[in-house]
Amino acid sequence: MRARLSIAHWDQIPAAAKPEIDPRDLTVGIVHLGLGAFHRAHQAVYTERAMAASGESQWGICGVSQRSRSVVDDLQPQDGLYTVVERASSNDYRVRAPLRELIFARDAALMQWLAAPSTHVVSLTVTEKGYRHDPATRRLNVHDEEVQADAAGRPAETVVGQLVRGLQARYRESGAPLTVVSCDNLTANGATLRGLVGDFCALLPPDEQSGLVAWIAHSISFPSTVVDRIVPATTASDRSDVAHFLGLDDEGAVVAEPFSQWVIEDDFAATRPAWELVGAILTDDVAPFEALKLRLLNGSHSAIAYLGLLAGYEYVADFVEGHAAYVRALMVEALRVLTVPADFDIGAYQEQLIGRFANSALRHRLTQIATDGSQKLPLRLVGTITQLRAAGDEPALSVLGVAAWMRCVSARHDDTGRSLQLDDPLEPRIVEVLGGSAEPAAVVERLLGLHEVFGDLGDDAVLRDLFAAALTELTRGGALAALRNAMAG
Ligand code: CS2
Repeated sequence: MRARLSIAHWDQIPAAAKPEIDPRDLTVGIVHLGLGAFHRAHQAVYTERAMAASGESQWGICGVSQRSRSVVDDLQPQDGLYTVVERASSNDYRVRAPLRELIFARDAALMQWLAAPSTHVVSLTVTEKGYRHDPATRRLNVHDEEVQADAAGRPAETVVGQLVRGLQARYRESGAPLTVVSCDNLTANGATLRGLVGDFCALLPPDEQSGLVAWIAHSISFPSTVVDRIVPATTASDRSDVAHFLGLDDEGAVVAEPFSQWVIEDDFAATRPAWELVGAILTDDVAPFEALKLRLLNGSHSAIAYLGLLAGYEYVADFVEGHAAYVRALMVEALRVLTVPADFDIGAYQEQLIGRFANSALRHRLTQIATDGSQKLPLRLVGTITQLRAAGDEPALSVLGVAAWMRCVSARHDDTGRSLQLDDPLEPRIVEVLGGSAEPAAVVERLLGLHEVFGDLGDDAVLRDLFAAALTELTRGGALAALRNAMAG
């Protein structure tokens, strides 16, 4: 049996793959909610490298797993060490060590870490649905039973509830300022999270709100960020590659593309790691970067995922190999309503995206992107459609991408009849509004009625027709024919 990656086996780690820091030297300065693969391949790597570059050791991370204890159970026997595998034409392996503490969100220790004056940053990667908000209005779902139960005083189980309870403890104990850094793919993620925290506070009894709300307004900052790195879910075969490379088992290994970007609004209430030393961009306004990233990268990703699944593809790269022209044209359509920052080479950015999607070594599954569509589409494709319609334009290619989602959630099988099961927190609502309809115009009408996804778009008769035509085409001829027609027209 192979030994487990851990400090006890530090000497066995090949020199070129050793962490840049020794985890035993670190103290905790960051609490991170959402210990998934994305965090470990993105912010955690920046933080380790920033500590190595600055010589600081006070930015160790307390990693908090949200949905289950299993990531903690995987990483604990490894002293928090894990491997990041960068996959492209060759593979690069690097063990990372910025995780100093590992806890489950329901552990009482979470409140202590959030309140500790030595904690200066709380960051989050909890996915779109983790915010329990309405993506169209960006307000907290105050009718959500879990949110209500948290506000009523049980040990918090929702992310926003945990954050507010932690802030309450901090306010009581030291009042030390804090920066809360959302790293999820939401529009204006910082401002949105500040709003959700406010919505949650408004549910608390008046005596709990008093003082707290004003303190949050003055002492807590919520910078917005744009995060970018493609991180496919780790597979058993990835873990076996890592074991082969290290000669040690690693249950926490993550896989990523070589590319990585982090743009952070420079609005910190207290000190922070020197992330700018290792490539993070600190700026006054992340909005232009954010719109480009969400609409070009994530918008293309979602359209690729639904059209690709219908057509029977499994991986992003396979779809892009045959349909790069559609992806390019979709980006051009989205750009008709985007402002490109001065000096930004948008042509190069688009081609870089196509190249990243085409990285076949990554094996990025379409189903991973297709999950939680109701939470993702508003920011990725519906915003483009809304703005183009307001300009009197007909966004045929974005409509085709969203119509493919409609086809996936209504037919529940691909074009060859193979079953498609996509997780979505709105699933019960989707099933309810569809009411068993299969006829394209009816499916369109009913799904466009989901205000939390489409806002008022359902009132636009021209758009309803565009959607009905696209869904009819997908239903009758399948995704490949619809793509061919879209590109011929
Ligand atoms: C993807 C993103 O799963 C998805 O929905 O679109 O996770 C994407 O890979 C990242 O945002 C890239 O930065």
